[in-house]
Order: sequence, then structure tokens, then C-alpha cells
Amino acid sequence: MKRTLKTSIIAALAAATMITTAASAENWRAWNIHSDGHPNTPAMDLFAELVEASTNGEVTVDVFHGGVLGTQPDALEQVRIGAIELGNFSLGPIGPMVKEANLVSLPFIFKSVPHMFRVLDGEAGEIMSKGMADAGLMPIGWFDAGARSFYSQKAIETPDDVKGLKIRVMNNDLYTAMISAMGGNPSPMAFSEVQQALKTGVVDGAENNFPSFKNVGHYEVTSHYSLSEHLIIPECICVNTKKFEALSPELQNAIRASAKAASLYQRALWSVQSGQARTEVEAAGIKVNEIADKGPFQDAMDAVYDEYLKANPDMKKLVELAKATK
Ligand code: GTR
Repeated sequence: MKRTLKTSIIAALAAATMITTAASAENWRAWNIHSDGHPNTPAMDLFAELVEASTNGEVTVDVFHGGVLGTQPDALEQVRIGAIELGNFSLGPIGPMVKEANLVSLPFIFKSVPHMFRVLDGEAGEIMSKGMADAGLMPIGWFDAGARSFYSQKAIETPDDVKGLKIRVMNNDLYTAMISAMGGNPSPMAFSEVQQALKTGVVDGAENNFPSFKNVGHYEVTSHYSLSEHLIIPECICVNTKKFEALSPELQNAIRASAKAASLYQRALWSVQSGQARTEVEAAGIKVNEIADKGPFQDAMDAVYDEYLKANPDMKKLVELAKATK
């Protein structure tokens, strides 16, 4: 089934966008933090295959999985300066570099993943994409990364349960403010260090979606996953803007179409594999608790919004656009 879907995507895209004229070949390097077993890895591989097929080999992409080209904030800087051409990035660590991208890092800003995609497809998404492209990170595809929830050695049912806990977050002041607003101690840290930090008690907990919780072994060193779903953060395929714009319109179209097809494939994989990841961690002994009333968590975020919008009044429009999107 998986193979059939992938094969037909490649055939359809190659037929629709095949470039026939030969020019000088471009070989691009792509950063991916994930390894085998995570939906983004085959999606990035498919992107590379589609780019090669649809540009008739004029552009080829080598994907480096497992974060071997550096931490996410470093890789983002590398793409901005063109040392690496592209990557699959979370918008979380993009927020400190591109103000507009921080919309998605406001806790509970989206009602659901479909709502997030509707916002990205609307005016707010256009404004964000422009801000990112201006900063050197042009988004050409959007991936699903589900919702992020807390995990630790105890169940978290209310914001009070976060009090006093040291919680790992990604690099972004909004996340440190979010944890502080609940009385916890935020600890920004690279993804690759989190498992060891949880194991040795350097942090008491962290927050992520099920596939990442499972795939890098965080579930092996924690016992409870609490469905706070406080952040719904999209991911992008983001390309160095100058390199992308230096290509002919035909090549740009072929690469955009490849990113779109790879994104749809990623979303299809995600919808299946995120559920599987939950089943697997539960089978391994993780206790998953629902949080029936997320109201107290949302109320605790009022102070985060107030402070953020006071410091960034120009972000009010984006927040309003997101909230007004049905
Ligand atoms: C994952 C995401 C990564 C990285 C990681 C983290 O869900 O896919 O890009 O942001 O979370 O927590 O650092």
C-alpha cells in the first residue's frame, strides 16, 4: 500500500513536471533531525526522489537524517546562509529568527491540526511565509507534527502539577514563558540531549508528540504521558531563499510540486504512525492520561499572551487572523 502510493506519486509528478532541457546540475544538502521509524524520514526521501525525477536530474537532493548536520538552531542558520540548502524544520526554533513564525508557538493558538492547516493556507500563512522567505527560509511544504503534550514521572492533570518541575523545551522564549507561567522551571536543550537528561534526572520532564516521544526513546526513561496538547506546531520543508529564487521558473515549479506531494505523503504517514506510536509506548508501559478540562492550562497562558503581545503589538493581527479562521 505504502509502496503503491509512493510509486504513483512519483509517476504522476514526473509526468506533469518533467524538465527536458539540460543545464548545470545542482546538488543540494537537506537536514533532517529524524531517523528511520519517523514519518518525516521517508517523506524527505520521497521529496529527494521527486525532485530528481521532475527536474530530470538538474537538481538532486542528498538528505542527511538523524541530525548529523548539526542541531536544529544551527542547521537553520546554515540554511539561512546557504551552507546547507534546505531542511525539514519545526517552526518552533524558527520563531526566534522570524517574528511572524512565532504565531504557531503561542500555546493553544490552534483548535486542531486541520485548523492549523487552514490558518497556514490563509492570509496568516501568507504573512508567515513571506517573513520566513525574507529571513532566508522559504517554506515550500507543510508537514503535520500533531500536538505536543507533557511527559514525566508523574501524571500531569492541572497546571499545578507542573509546579517545581524542570521541563525541557525547544529554544524559544515563548516556551520558557509557558513553563514559567505554570510555576515550572524551563530548560531549553537540544533534542539530541533530552533522553540522557531525562534518564539522569537533569530534567523531570519534556513535551513532544507521540512519534518523537517514541522514536528517540524518551518513553524508555519516563512513565507518564499527559495529553495537554498545548502546542500544535507545523513543520516545513524550508529552502534557502536565494538558491531557490536563482532557479528557472520551471525548476521552481517542479520543486514546489515535489514538496507539496511529499507533504501530502508525510501527512498520510503521520495520521497512521502517530496512532501506532501511541499504541507502542502504551504497550511498553507508558500510562497515557487524558486531560478532560484543558481550561486551567489555557487560563494560565493568558499572562504569556499578554506579555508577548505587549512586547510585539504587531503580532496582534496574526493572532486575530488565526482566531477568526474557522
Ligand atoms: C520534534 C520535531 C523536531 C524537533 C523536536 C524537539 O517533534 O519534529 O524538529 O523540534 O521535536 O523537540 O526538539
